[in-house]
Amino acid sequence: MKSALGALLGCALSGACFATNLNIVDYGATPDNYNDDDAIAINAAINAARDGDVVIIPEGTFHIREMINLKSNVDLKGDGYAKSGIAALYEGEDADDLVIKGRNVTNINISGLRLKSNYSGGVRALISITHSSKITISDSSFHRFKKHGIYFNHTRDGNVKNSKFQDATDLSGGGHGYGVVYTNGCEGGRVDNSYFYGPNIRHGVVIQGDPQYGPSHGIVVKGNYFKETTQDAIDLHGSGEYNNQIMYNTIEGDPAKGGKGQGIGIGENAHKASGSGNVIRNNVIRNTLYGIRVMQGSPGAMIKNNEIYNCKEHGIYIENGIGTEIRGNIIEGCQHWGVFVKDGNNTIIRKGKDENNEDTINQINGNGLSNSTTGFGGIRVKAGNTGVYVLDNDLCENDNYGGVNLSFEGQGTVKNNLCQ
Ligand SMILES: [Ca+2]
Repeated sequence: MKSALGALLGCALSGACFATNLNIVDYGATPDNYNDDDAIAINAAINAARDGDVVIIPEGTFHIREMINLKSNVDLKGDGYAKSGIAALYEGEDADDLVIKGRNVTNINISGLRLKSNYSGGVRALISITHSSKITISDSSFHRFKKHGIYFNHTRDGNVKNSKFQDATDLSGGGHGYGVVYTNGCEGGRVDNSYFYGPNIRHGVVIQGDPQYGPSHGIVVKGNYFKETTQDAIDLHGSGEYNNQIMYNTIEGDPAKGGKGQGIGIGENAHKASGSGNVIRNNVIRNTLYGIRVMQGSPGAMIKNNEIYNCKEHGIYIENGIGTEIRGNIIEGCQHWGVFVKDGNNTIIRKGKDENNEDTINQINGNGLSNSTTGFGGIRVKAGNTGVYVLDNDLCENDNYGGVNLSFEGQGTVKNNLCQ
């Protein structure tokens, strides 16, 4: 009796004891029948739901002719992306060409759904969230989007996990073909354990901002898999985005093509610099154009304990960065330089620490495979760069293909490297 009373009090305080499942079929939705508009039923169920209720999308494909509008504290739950689908019977890039829309909403879970347009042109975005907070999207799959699979705009704690992205329908510039984007002052949020299948994806995850709400920050991208995206798999897009963590991701390019972009981009030529405090660590990157590229004077990036293999040009390319730290990375089999510091005052290339506080050294071996007459190799620091440290690195076996292990033309400190 005492415990029952406790349970009752507990659920009364949380509101959970009154939670109800609302099945969209009870509101008129018809699975696998595209002659009606199931959005009417889904929106009716959402409107009928109270705080803490769950709107159930059962097995089957539900066809919609208008978008679904989220409500705070009401979840959408499917039976898994292989079973429960919502298919838009429209396409296009206008503001209302969305499948699920959230504006000024909070505390919503969306799970277990396959979202797509039935039209080959795709929709603007499959899920679009603006001025909202605490939105988690999980165990879902995303198909046929022109601009964005999931769009987070000025949103705090927008989360994506265990989901799959493919079949973007537009890979041109101007913000097309992104799996997940955080823009306009997003704060916090995570992308975990999700798959981004190219080649019909331009960028897997983009973190950016705008002048009105500022850069997005504090976002974690962890443990995801990116296959053959046409440009940077993960892109800090050059709007001052800061304090983001990109870690434990696997990125694979197409070895036949080498990719147009790089694995991970910090700053963007079409835009400006990223902000400070971005950490790129423990990622594995194979067969991309570059492994990691720093552009537009982006300051203070930490690049540590990554593994970069078989890139078509440079493993880590400091095209234009300030105070980048490169510690404990393994870079092997790149065609040009393992690390190329073109424009990067105060770049630090030296040992770091792993999570067990053990030393990790940069192992930059077997690069410079290109048959260029100028030669490539391990590390090159161009003339004009000052305050550069190259310490305690393993630079052996980059001179096997006509190049050198180290070409240091800048000013700074160079010592205690193997095979320098
Ligand atoms: Ca139907």
